[in-house]
Parts: sequence; structure tokens; C-alpha cells
Amino acid sequence: MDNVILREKNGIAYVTINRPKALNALNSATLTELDSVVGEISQKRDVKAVIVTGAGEKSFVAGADIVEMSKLNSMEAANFSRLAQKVFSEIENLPKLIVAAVNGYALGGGCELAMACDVRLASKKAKFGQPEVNLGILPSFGGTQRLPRLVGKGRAKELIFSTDMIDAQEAYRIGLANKVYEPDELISKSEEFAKKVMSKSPWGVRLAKASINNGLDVDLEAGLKYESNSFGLCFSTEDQKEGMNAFLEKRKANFKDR
Ligand code: DAK
Repeated sequence: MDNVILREKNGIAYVTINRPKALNALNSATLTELDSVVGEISQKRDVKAVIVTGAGEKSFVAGADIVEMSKLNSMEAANFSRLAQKVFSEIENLPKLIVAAVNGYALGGGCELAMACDVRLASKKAKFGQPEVNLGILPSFGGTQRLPRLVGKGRAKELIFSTDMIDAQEAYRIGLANKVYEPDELISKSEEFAKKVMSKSPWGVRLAKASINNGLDVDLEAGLKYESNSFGLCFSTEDQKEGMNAFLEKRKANFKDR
């Protein structure tokens, strides 16, 4: 595997999209590797958080690979689409924290990859955009769905229809980027955030993630039911007992993910 690099250290998996000559554009080989890396990570209990970034200084992911896409027939395009949607759904629903460390261009499928992650921490050099309508297509790795959920319908339409690229500060202003950092701080700040979340109760974080994700796809009443079921489930874990006992005993909780 060389289009996607996986490293692990201290409970964090680092996933690097590694096609810097093509600004880390996603071709089917890269998506296939990403699919297998995400599958591997999901099975690893010792991996508690994931940081996704792009190789090189210039780009996170500059979208789906236009060179490859330009040659697809409709059957191949449908297969490409199925693969991409599967990978992005797996990322969104991975029961672990997944941080997009957006180090440069996050365009088209790259912006959509970042949006499938839980949070987007951006370098000051990052640029976000959905340029698909320039190519005679529409955002189809979830962009028409996830972007309006993050920034609202009006701003999502403005970005998608105009294809304007926005910088990290503007992405922060509209809620697309959670934080903006100096480029050389991006990974350490992403690690800092991951470690903070990893110190919390894994079941609390996991169930909150599932509750937020599932709740956004249904009406409020169904979302609230999901939330209360998840709340009930917490009371079958050791971590809930540890968290509450630690508070009562005025000490730091030591969560065991049980
Ligand atoms: N695909 C393939 N190659 C790309 C690429 C891309 N998306 N983006 C850049 N590259 C390649 C360039 O062709 C160039 O290669 P060489 O010519 O050196 O061989 C190299 O990366 C460096 O790029 P530039 O020379 O263009 O670098 P600049 O600094 O001048 O410009 C740029 C950087 C990011 C502004 C520019 O490269 C650019 O506009 N790139 C295209 C960005 C873009 O339009 N991205 C959206 C792609 S469409 C689907 C679902 C979703 C999608 C598709 C299908 N289905 C469900 C089926 C998603 C579609 C997209 O993401």
C-alpha cells in the first residue's frame, strides 16, 4: 500500500493520503486502500483516535482524480461512486474519534472527506471548496448533504454554485473548520485534541458520536429516543460507574473502555 500510509503511536492512528504529485487526488486505488485501512483501524481496540491528513505541504486532498474520472464509462462511474460512498460512510460512522488535519487544498471529494470526519482542524494554508460544477458534475461524496448540515443551506449553495475556494479563516467563520493553526502546529494540535478526547470515557464519546450522527438523519423525536436509549446503555458500562465514583471521590477517572 503506498497511496495511503498508516502509522500508529500511543493509541492514535495516522492516516496519510499519499499522492503528493497529484495533490493527493483520490483515484480508485487510493479509495480501495483507504477502505482497507479504515477497516483495519475499526478492528483495533488499542487505536482510540485517528488523524487523517495529506502528504506534502500543498494539499490535503484536491478531490477525486479527474484524470481517472474523465475516462470512466457509466458502469465504472457507478462502481467508483459505490466504493467512495462506502468508504466515506465507514469513516463517518467509525466508533472512534476521527480528526481531519487539513494541511492544504481540501477540494471536491477532499472537502467531502474532511466533512465525513468528526472535526476539521485547519492549517492557515488550507483552502476549502466544492468545484464539481466546473466539471459538469455535482458534489457526490456527500457534499450536497454534509455541507448544508455544517454551514447551512444558503452558504452551502453559495459555495457549491459559485465553486469559490475559501481560506481557512473563512472556513472557520462559517463553521466548516473547527480551529485554525499555524501549518507547523497542525499535527501537534490535532494530537493534543485527540489526547484530550481519549482521556474521556470511550463509551460516552462513542455513543455521543452515534447519537449525533443518527439524530441528524431523523426527526427530533426519533433523535431524542436514540439519545435516551444510548444514555440507558451507558449505565451498563463500568466506565459510567467509574466516572461518577471518581466525581464523588474527588479524583480523576480512570476509564477502562468497559
Ligand atoms: N485529479 C487529478 N489530478 C489532479 C487533481 C485532481 N483532482 N488536482 C490536481 N491534480 C494534479 C494536476 O493535474 C497536476 O498534475 P501534473 O500536471 O503535474 O501531472 C498536479 O496535480 C499539480 O496540480 P496543478 O499544477 O494544477 O497545481 P496548482 O497549484 O496550479 O493548482 C489546484 C492547484 C488544486 C487549484 C488545481 O490543481 C485544481 O484546480 N485541481 C482540481 C481541483 C478540483 O476540481 N477538484 C475537484 C475534483 S472533482 C463521485 C463522487 C465525487 C466526486 C466524483 C465522483 N462519484 C460518486 C462517482 C468528486 C469529484 C471531485 O472531487
